[in-house]
Amino acid sequence: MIGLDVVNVAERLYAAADTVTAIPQLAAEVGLDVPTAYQVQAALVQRRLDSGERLVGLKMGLTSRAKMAQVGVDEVIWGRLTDAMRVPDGGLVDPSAYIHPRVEPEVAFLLDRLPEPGEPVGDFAGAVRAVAPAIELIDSRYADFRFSLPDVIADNTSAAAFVVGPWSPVPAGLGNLGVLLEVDGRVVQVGSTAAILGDPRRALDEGIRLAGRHGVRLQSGWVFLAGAATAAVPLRPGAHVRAVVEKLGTASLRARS
Ligand code: OOG
Ligand code: MG
Repeated sequence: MIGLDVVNVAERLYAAADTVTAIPQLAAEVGLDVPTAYQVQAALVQRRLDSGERLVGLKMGLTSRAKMAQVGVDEVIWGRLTDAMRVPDGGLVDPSAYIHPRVEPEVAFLLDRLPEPGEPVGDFAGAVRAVAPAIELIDSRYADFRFSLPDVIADNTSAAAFVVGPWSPVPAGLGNLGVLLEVDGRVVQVGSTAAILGDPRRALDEGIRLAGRHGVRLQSGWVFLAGAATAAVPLRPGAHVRAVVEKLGTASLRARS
């Protein structure tokens, strides 16, 4: 894409998050295609790394129908996670630090030995050290949480914060575990890990493949979020949020009042 200033577009997204101010969608305005949107994402995350953050993992987005339908984009996407996004399990988040935060229940993997990009994960037990229930807090930097495919990719797939529950060894079946999202003790979303590309293990294959296309290699010790099993719900001040995944347990966070 000739003439597009990737760093300048990334700076607009960085400033939107930094000042907690939504911006209009920009893909149509600046003529952003998918490969260029990933370049913007890389520049946006680099801006965070330049200010001292560390890359700690990768996240998948729109790996379930429920999520695709909610945002009207039907392609699997991926984004980057930094240490500053991590909230301890049971920790407090400040909703006023985000534009329009939403929470969604996820499954997290702790990566171990990864195959080369392009190779499928033949030996899942060797590639993944542990698995955990997780909550992702997403916060689109675009007005009204509305975006096109290149918009959301450029915006680091709405990544804002995440909580990982207790790690456990990978259980025998991961492909159809019940998933609940609770707010203040009330179940607000119900799903299954089967909603995540049929089996969340497939999300790892996709992550390796898609990130590999952009020269990003997953690393041992990284956290990998496989994508939400249900639609996301708005995070209200004072809310207590729990994601419960059958066999894996619970991850939780509280929103400051
Ligand atoms: C895009 C990010 C999607 C997921 O788990 O599907 C995502 C969005 O919904 O804003 O993180
Ligand atoms: Mg997510």
